[in-house]
Amino acid sequence: MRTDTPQSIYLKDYTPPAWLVDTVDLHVAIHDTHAEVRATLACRRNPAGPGGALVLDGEELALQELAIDGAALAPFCYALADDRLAIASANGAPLPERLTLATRVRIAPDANTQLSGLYRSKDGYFTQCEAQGFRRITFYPDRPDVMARFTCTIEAARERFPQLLSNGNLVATGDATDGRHWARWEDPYAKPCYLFALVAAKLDVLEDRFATRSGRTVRLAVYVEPGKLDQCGHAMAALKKSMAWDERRFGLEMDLDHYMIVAVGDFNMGAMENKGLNIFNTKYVLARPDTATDADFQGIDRVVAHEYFHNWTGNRVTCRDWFQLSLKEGLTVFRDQEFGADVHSRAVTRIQEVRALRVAQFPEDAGPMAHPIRPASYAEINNFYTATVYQKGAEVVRMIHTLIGEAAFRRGMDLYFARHDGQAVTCEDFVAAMQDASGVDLAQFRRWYARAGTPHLKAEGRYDAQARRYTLTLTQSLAPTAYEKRLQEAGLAIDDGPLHIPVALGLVLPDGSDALPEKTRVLPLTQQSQTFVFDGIPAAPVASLLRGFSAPVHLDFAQGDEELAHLMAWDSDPVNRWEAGQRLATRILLAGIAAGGEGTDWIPDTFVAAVARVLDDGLRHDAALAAEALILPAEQVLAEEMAGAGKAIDPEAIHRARIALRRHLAARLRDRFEAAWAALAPTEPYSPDGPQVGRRALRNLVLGYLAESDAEYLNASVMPRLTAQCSGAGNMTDVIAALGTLANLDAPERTAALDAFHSRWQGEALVVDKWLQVQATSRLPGTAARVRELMRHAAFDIRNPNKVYALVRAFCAANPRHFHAADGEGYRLAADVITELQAMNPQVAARIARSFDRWRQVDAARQAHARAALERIRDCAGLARDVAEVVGKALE
Ligand code: 0A1
Ligand code: ZN
Repeated sequence: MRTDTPQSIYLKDYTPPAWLVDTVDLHVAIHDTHAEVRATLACRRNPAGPGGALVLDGEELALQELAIDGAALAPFCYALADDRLAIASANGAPLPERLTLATRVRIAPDANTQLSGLYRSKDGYFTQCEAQGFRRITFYPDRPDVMARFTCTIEAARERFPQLLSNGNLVATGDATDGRHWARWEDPYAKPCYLFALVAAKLDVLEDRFATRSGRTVRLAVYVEPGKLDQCGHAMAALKKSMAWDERRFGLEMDLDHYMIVAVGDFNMGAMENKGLNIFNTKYVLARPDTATDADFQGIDRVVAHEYFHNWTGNRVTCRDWFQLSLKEGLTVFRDQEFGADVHSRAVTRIQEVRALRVAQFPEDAGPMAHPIRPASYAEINNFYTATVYQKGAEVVRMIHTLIGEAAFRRGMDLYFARHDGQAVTCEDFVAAMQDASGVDLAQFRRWYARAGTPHLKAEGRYDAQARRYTLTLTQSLAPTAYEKRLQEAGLAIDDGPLHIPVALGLVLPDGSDALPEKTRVLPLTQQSQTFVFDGIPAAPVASLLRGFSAPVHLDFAQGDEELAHLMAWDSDPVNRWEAGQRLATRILLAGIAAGGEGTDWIPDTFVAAVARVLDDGLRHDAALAAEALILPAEQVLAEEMAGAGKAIDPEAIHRARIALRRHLAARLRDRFEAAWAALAPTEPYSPDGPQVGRRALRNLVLGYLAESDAEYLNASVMPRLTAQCSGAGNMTDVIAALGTLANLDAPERTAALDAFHSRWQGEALVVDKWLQVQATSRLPGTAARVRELMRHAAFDIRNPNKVYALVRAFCAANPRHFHAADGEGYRLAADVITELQAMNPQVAARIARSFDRWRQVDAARQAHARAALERIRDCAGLARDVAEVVGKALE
């Protein structure tokens, strides 16, 4: 069988750099037809390095000049091949221990459709250097363990590019000839080149200040496309909140006098933490109540915080190599999660994280791209900015936090910075700091960094009334994934011993109280199977396991419907109250799926009653929590349940069963939903913060259920509310909730609402993305054809990642039933996009290709369609490495 997976590189082959760079002086001149980059590098041989030539990376660079210590280098001294410049001697003499290397190259930012390196977006120029984009700007040893101090002079036409920005401090500006000007920036901190950034553009700026706790003033600036200043207030507020939070919680202060955020409409990812000059996807900066939803506002909070927190976890202490990516990403996600928990609701934040993990990371861990948070090998690093490295990485950091406690965790962070500030380090260094600061042995825990796959945790509990004793036996297992098999084939050892799993446990008594005095006890499971005994338990408890989702595992625990209902009602941990509801709903839905999604006799009345209780409770206490509880398990999560049980995923039956349950609840609880809708009517002007976010979420959720009513009620009573909310709500949260619901209905109101929305918002790119997305995720038949039609619409641009994500990725990843259509049309659509896009933007194409991850879990007829699509991509001439890795592994 052909696989064609590209060459892997291995962690075990890491060697320190042969040469170090102390300083970099860059001069970037932007011209109409090209940019010219002059670089002067002060290099020195690394005493701890392996010796050898001075090797620099360089991609798509037209070399104009090359000199060492001022003398132009004769061609016999260097070799330029395979994106590498290897310098063996200085005009016949051996290379000196220290040398100054000067290069001059030309690059073509206007032709850079990959959006990696220096590229054009609209009328401006921007950079993206993580992971390996700097080599597309100049020749350089492009690896994170080479840290240098940068100065950068940018020169461009003054009129078209009034703002010239780079990292650090602005140290000089001036005029050049022909209406050009220049600005010189100096970054006082040594950094790896992936943190370099520059911007040359015409932008509006919102300025502010932040007084640090040590009394320094930091100038803050948010730069946006002209005319959008009224959309950056929230991002600025989020930045100030993040700065204050990091001082309070971690004692970490901003270390620069100037901190800038620049928003750009063409960007492959969410945002980038370049030192002092973060570059953001507009999606995570621009927001106004009428253009952005509550979720968008919260997304901005989190991403602004994330990039800001990287200043310490990522920039001051960086990664030795890209295998260590989770060192900065897992830790920084953990930090932004904690920020989210502190500034919003801790319980709701956690529930949303757990849901996201199950929808995206668990399937990844079960598929062909499974990898540990620190992979031992990869072909293309851009494919490893994954849910595993980020989200599971954060779960691993959270488990350390759970095992050692907040105080020791904080000491561990302090120790980590004391030891490693200014260094490029490994995940072991982080764990060692946590171990040394806490005194807790984390040697076994390190297996979490090396194992792929989601462990299974089997629990068995027994209560002995006479002895007043509860006994709990926990057994862990983790089957090898595609990743481990590949390692084995490469002759690499796998450490498959048991993991160190923190199992947070509560014992809930019949009266709803906690039996354990400390309510929750963290059981450190270290053996394959272990029994824990609890004495003095007055009555048979219902065990609440993995409170707060204390470990990213699948739980296998036979609890009956009444026990789950008891936890739903009484568990003192809100995350596990939610979890109990999800487990109950999953069980019911699996029965419904087994019935082909037909009928309703698989829906017990007890579940309807439990939903009613949750709703009542939400009206009295916490609407946001109730809204989370009323979201049924996602189709992707149900699919994983089927796959985990060894069955072929049936996307149709899953979809039908889920809708049937929603319709049943709508019919049975109509009066209650109506009462809730009325009770939750807004009483105050819109704000994206506070309790009104939860009330809006619950009200819109209720409206969604009401829209599942029979045609008569729908048309008479619900449709008018949906159309009124689409056209009349002053905030995007309510508008998009109604539009998303309407987009699932085959009614003339649907078209009218979509058309009106488009004509109102066609000038606002991010809102147009929402318009594309609600259509791509529609349940209606013909959605794939509509997606194809929208790809030809003026609103779509395959070169803009946000558009591709809103339309194509939403269809492939968030509309499983249409993506996995039995006739193969979803797969063909994806393959068409991937083959076209891979030559332009391999990173984005590879992300879309990940939609095929679970193709082997569907039935044979669908598999045949998926295989044909994958093989068509694989056979594409000149296939980009990014896509080749994903498709090659899928076909292995
Ligand atoms: N480090 C950024 C994410 C990021 C990664 C890669 C990029 O280009 C390939 C861009 C951004 C973060 O974690 O926010
Ligand atoms: Zn990050």
